[in-house]
Amino acid sequence: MPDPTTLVPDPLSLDLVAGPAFRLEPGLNLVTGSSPEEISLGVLAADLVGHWVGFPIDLVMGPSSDARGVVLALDADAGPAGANPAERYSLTVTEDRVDLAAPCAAGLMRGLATLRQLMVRSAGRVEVPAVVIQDAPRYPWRGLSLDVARHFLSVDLVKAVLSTMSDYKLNVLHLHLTDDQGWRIDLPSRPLLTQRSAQSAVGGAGGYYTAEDYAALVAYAAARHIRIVPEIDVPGHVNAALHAYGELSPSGEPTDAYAGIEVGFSQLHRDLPATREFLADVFTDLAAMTPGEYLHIGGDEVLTILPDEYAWFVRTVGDIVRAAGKKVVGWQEIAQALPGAVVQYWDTRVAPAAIVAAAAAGTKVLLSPGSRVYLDMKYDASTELGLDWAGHIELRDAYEWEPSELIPGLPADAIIGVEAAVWTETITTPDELFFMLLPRLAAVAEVAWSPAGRDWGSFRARVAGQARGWDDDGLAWHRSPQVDW
Ligand code: TNX
Repeated sequence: MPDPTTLVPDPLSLDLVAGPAFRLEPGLNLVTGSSPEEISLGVLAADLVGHWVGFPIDLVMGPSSDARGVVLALDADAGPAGANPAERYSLTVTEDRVDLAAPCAAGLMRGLATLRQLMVRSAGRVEVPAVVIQDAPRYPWRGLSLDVARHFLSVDLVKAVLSTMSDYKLNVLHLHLTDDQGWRIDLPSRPLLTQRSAQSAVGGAGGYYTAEDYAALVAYAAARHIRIVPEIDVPGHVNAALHAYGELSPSGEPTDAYAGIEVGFSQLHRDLPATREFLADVFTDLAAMTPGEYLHIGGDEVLTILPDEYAWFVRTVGDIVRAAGKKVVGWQEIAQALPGAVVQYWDTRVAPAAIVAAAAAGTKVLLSPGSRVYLDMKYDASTELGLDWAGHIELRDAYEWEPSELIPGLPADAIIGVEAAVWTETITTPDELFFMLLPRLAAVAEVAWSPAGRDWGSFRARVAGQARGWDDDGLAWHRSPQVDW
């Protein structure tokens, strides 16, 4: 009997049903309804399932009632009653068919991730055990923040990350596109940003995304029902901008390119006439290129600025972003300056009073505690890659924390979700990136998806079952000594 208990994230409910498994074999049909959404999801699903099982799958359009095969359908009543319809789904497997139903296409995508993990290969066959799963996420924002500024990550590598995110039902990719070391996105109104500041990086070659590259990433993500939230980090972390446009510095001269890993030394200046126009140009361009509803404005670690000037920047950029039709997310430092923005909590060394106060006034909080979900932290003292300012983070540290208890005094309903982050000061290659992400990203995904009351012992056993998928995908991963792999 295949073991269906290795799902990560743990679903809301799973019942094993007595009876034979469903067998996936050549000639398998994937049946979808005929709405445009069902068809586009069906095309991707046939492609993915074919890739997982190793033979092509035929896509067939409904009616689905007596079809055999894997049957996808939009159904407003599917999934656990009472859960948000946006991503809930139900998955019922019998000997004859796999029924995947959800109110929205995003739920079908989450159910497909479950189906992949249920597949068991034995004696050259692929089977899925008979089960009934009803599932829905705890939080609507389950993200990963990827720093493509310190080292540039290629379009193909970001697609591989998106694909792994999809396997763990994550739904937001936050791209940290600019920093002191480099500017990674071409914006039509400001060509010098990439002409002058894209080739630098921490000790090595840079790069950038053209508008077409960015659109391709947005589309690849959207097909998997993942939103891209792009970040232009201001008013600090801006040396790449100051290197491209001399008028952004008081001297009027471009700064030198920067390839180190210090933070907090660069800033924009409120009193320079070029500054406001620069902000309006870059955020308006970015808004026009981004279908998602959020833009991230950064706001972290400006160690050289006075509070009054800092607050002016946050308000000014907030106004520009809102005028461009988008909502604002920013690092926790913006909490006092911009009511109504989503605030991303990261620095566990700082007392969170300002965040609690902002939440009382209606601000939503995205949880990225450095000491739990900064996946650029070393696993332990022997990890060669990574930093350690927030401590060492082994798998259990990334898993065993309760979001609603992280910030004392924060109302549970102020929490919009959980977002892991990986900064790339020390990370260059795909293997290095995935070594830091896996297995910890799976742990953070479960924190964000599964209900409170999770259990490390259960996760520890289930995550061991994930390694086969990583190996199948050719991904590097850390063989955590806390798990019997
Ligand atoms: C803090 S997190 C930073 C980043 C660094 C990271 C390294 C945050 C908002 N700022 O600039 O890359 O630590 O772990």
